[in-house]
Amino acid sequence: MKRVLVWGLGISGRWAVELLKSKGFEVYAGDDAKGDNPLEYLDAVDSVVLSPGIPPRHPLWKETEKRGLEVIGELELAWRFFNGKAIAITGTDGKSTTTRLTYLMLKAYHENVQEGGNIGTPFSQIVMKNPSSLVVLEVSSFQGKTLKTFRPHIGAFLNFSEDHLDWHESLEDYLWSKRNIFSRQGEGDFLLLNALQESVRESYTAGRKLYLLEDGSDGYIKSGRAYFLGEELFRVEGLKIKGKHNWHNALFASAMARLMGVPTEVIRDVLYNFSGLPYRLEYMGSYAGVEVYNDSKSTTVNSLTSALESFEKGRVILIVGGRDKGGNFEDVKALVKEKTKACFLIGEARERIAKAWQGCQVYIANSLEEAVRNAFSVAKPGDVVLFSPACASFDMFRDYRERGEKFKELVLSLAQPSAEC
Ligand code: UMA
Repeated sequence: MKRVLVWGLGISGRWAVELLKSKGFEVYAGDDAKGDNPLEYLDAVDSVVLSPGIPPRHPLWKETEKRGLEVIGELELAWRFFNGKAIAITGTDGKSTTTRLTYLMLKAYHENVQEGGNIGTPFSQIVMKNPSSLVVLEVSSFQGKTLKTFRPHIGAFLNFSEDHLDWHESLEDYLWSKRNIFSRQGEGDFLLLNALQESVRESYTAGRKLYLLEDGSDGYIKSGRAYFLGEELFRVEGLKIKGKHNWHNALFASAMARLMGVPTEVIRDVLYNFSGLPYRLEYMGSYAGVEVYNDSKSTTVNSLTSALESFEKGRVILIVGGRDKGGNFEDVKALVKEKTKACFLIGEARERIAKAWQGCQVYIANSLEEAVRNAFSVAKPGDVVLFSPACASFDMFRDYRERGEKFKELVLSLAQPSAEC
């Protein structure tokens, strides 16, 4: 690997270029959005580094493999220049919250801890500045697909459900890409697995498997208390983050911190002070007695399910929809019926959701603004306005962050402030 083509010049691609240049490689780079033709470079290079957003059906990927050139992703590239220890967290949902919690716990006790990967800071950027750190990485399936030598000391596979079928060729490929993150672990490594899901339990590792969430397994929550390897780690009543799925994220994070020697008091201190990441069931406050939650990061039916499960029956006014990712909305219909008073449907997926939820109180809205306005017009004190799209954001926004910010802006301009504010 001497002459390298980096494709996709978002944040990962740009840092891959920097890292390669700093190591003396001859680097070519391009991006489809600039009208560049990747096939023009293939005679000049012997490997290709892809940004995670580039899907396997992309002509560059196919042609590179046909010619027998090496194809890796940015995360694998960074790993090849890393001398420290990595902790890798994946799952369909909860990755970012678990990554942040794990990072905060480790940082409170260890020197030189970094956080990166899918959560935001490319691993290549970390490697350029801190090649010997202890790094907590959120790893997506897109990144998992192109890993060839990556070996995390601790791995966590939180859960698995249908997602990203617009990128992966099949559900099997999606699962394979997640399992591939851990498949090179060896003696002395650990893999924490959700014991309740067979697809997760059965993941291969040559390290030690630790099963979580099932009663009596290595780590579980019972009567509001979380245990790991026989020790009580925390009580769920102390957590600020809402919902059972967040208790599970907290258990995974604290188990990993414990394996890294972080004292239980430090773990508790971090957990009980953590109020969640922006746009993930983020509590925005009470407006004339109506509680508002911003869950713009919810892009799957599964994350919508977790959000709805966090609230009381019949109190939720839901705003949902966006770009359809092919999720099965029928799966959540019974819960929608039980928890919601009204649902306002937006974006490209709105007709399909309306069809799946026939018999529920569903209303089509022509914009997020119309949905927010209508949601507040039906909300009564004690109700919850929940924005949990269960779809991608790209039909109306640049990404889930922009979507979440827009929701915040609309709430602040359209909602009545509470009397006590
Ligand atoms: N591009 C092409 N051809 C393509 C696709 C993209 O040329 O077929 C170009 C685009 O024109 C653009 C660039 O590639 O200029 C974008 O690259 P990218 O989509 O790989 O995104 P980055 O900006 O490099 O950000 C990536 C992750 N993005 C994706 O996986 C889609 C970020 O995760 C991650 O935070 C960042 O690297 C740092 O590691 C975001 C994400 O949405 C948050 N992840 C998905 C998710 O969480 O569901 C997996």
